[in-house]
Amino acid sequence: MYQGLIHRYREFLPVTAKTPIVTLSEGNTPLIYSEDLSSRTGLKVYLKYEGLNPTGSFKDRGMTMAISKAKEKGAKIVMCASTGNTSASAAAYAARSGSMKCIVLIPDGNIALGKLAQAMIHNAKVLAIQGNFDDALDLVKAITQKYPVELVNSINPFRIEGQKTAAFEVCDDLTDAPEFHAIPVGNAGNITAYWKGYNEYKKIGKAKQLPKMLGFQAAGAAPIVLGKVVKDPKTIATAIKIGNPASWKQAEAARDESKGLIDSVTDKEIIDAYKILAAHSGIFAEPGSAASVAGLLKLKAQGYFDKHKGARVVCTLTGHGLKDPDNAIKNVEAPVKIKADLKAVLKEIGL
Ligand code: AN7
Repeated sequence: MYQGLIHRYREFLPVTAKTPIVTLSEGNTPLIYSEDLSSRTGLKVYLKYEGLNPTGSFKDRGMTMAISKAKEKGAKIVMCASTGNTSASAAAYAARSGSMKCIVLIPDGNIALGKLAQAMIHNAKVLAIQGNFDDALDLVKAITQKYPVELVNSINPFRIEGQKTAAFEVCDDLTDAPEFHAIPVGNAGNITAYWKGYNEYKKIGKAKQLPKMLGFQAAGAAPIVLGKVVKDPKTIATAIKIGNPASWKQAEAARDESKGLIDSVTDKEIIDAYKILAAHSGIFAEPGSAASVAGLLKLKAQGYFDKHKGARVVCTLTGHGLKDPDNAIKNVEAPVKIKADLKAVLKEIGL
């Protein structure tokens, strides 16, 4: 029986026989080949669908580690700032621990409905601040430095350790690393984690090559692309609405060491990719997740892959589309309202 990623990848993770493992059987997510995106790009496109983790995002990989280690240390309270998914995951794993309380700071009015519902139903103390994610993270850092409260944002190194297992799974599935790996970038923990995972697998011979890392920020929240902090980030993709990423330097290292790039995609490109994914690959990922596919399509149009026909590219789809029903409904036509009448239905469907 699958027992979660700590059990599966224990030898690569900083746990001991004494670590109480807090798990919801996260990880082991499917790598789904997309015929549609492959034919659009001339590449072999695989989607790492992280929306199928227990709370619907990749954050669960890091959270099983962070919460297990917090419990081992005897922590009673964990805390995070979040654009939504981290708070949903922290709340669920704290509940699962049976011994820890969770406090989350979110930017008021700027998190997707599903994520807010998750944090609340898992019984976290939810504080909606009148500020953005970066303000929330500054507050959480200040509090956790001074008080006996465990920080579970991705500056907690155990988060990165857990998240690197996604790269292991990709390599295990493809029997090597792909040539390219496309990923959304917000606080930049995940690109850092994948790059660490790929490197660890290469070192022990489980991967023969390393991928070029292709990171994508939303155009209105692209500090790494611009080379400066964005004070008032703006994007429809609230998950990645971050102006001062905590793992900025590590993301640049992943980009430079892999000879990849970090670029930006507009909200329109994000929504177009979001709809293409849902309508032609059958996968519903939240807007922030679609940044990886938006970036892939942007680079394709620019000729970036011209010399790489047939190369394998993995796009991480970081979170489930159901997290953010408002954006889905806003971007499609409303259902046609008609009478409960056979003739009316037949007329509408053209039969
Ligand atoms: C769906 O939940 O930062 O670059 O507080 O939810 O590792 O930050 C979420 C980030 C991509 C960016 N896709 O990952 C939070 C938070 C989704 C996300 C990212 C996030 P990082």
